[in-house]
Amino acid sequence: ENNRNSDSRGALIVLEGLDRSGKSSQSSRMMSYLEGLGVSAELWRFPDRSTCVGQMISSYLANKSDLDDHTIHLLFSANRWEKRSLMETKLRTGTTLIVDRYSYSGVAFSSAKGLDIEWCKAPEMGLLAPDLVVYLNIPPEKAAERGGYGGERYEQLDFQRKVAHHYQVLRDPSWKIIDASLPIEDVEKPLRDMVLDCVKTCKKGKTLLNLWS
Ligand code: DGP
Ligand code: NA
Ligand code: NA
Repeated sequence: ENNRNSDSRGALIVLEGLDRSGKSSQSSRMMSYLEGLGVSAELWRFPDRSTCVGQMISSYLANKSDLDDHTIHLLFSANRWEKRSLMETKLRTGTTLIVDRYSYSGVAFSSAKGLDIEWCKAPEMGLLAPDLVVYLNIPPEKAAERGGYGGERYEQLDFQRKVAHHYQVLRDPSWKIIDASLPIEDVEKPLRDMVLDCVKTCKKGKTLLNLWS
């Protein structure tokens, strides 16, 4: 128990998907599950609205401020960069992080506006690469039906359709895809297996890499 932190690291696990795909519910259910198993884990989310940069993002999303598309893209990225070193410390000291959205949201949402995909990826370079990316796959129409959107800037069906397309462009063969239109328990079950498997692999000393790798 004493050497637990020196010989094992936590896993960096990212949930991605459209708005209302169920990421937030699944990540909090995952936390209770991991706590029950005694796995050291924290739930993180991006954007992290608690920081100064996060407050600018929050105001933009609430349509209380307008920013150039490139500018807001860089702020979202900066919001991930300001958490990078804490993220690395947590992982290296054995804490698994369940992260609700990450750089893939950054690229999918901004490229859906028409920004060049390589330009969008560039500022994410050097952030930590997730050990597992799970995409909660839901048709945009179905997501829109779920209790309605909250009224933030991107929560519109036509835009979410574009985002879905850009996630497909971005996606690589390592991503795990779960049908998120299924009932909550049917999404949760495969997700649990994927997460536990990943936690196990990282514990054995899987190398921590940077994006985009
Ligand atoms: P959420 O707090 O998960 O509901 O995210 C807020 C909104 O911001 C949501 O519509 C997704 C979008 N979003 C999240 N991360 C990024 C990002 O890095 N860049 C852009 N352009 N949008 C993002
Ligand atoms: Na949202
Ligand atoms: Na969410």
